[in-house]
Amino acid sequence: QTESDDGDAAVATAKPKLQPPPMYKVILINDDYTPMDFVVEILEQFFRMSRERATQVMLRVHTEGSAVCGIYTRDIAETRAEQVNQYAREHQHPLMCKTQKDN
Ligand code: TYC
Repeated sequence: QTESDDGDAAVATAKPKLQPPPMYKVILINDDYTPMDFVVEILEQFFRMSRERATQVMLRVHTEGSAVCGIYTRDIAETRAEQVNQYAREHQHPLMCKTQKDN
């Protein structure tokens, strides 16, 4: 019998060793200057949203101040937010994207 095989009785009550990874929300923040069309384009390009969904989320950010664009593992969330911020800077827009741990 191998070390990893604890037998049926032990396995049934054993705590699983693999925990799901912590997840992070990617959040878009409103500002007064970034054009609405540009925000919709970002949501389509970087978050693979339909035009309809992207418009809904953009309007939510515009009216509520922020909205979640997606929830990912930490590396993916941070990369996605960084890509959005860099793309916005390249186009001289102040758009801000951030990540926040999804508790
Ligand atoms: N408030 C911006 C405007 O009126 C639009 C906007 C939406 C900006 C969402 C940023 O994350 C944002 N042009």
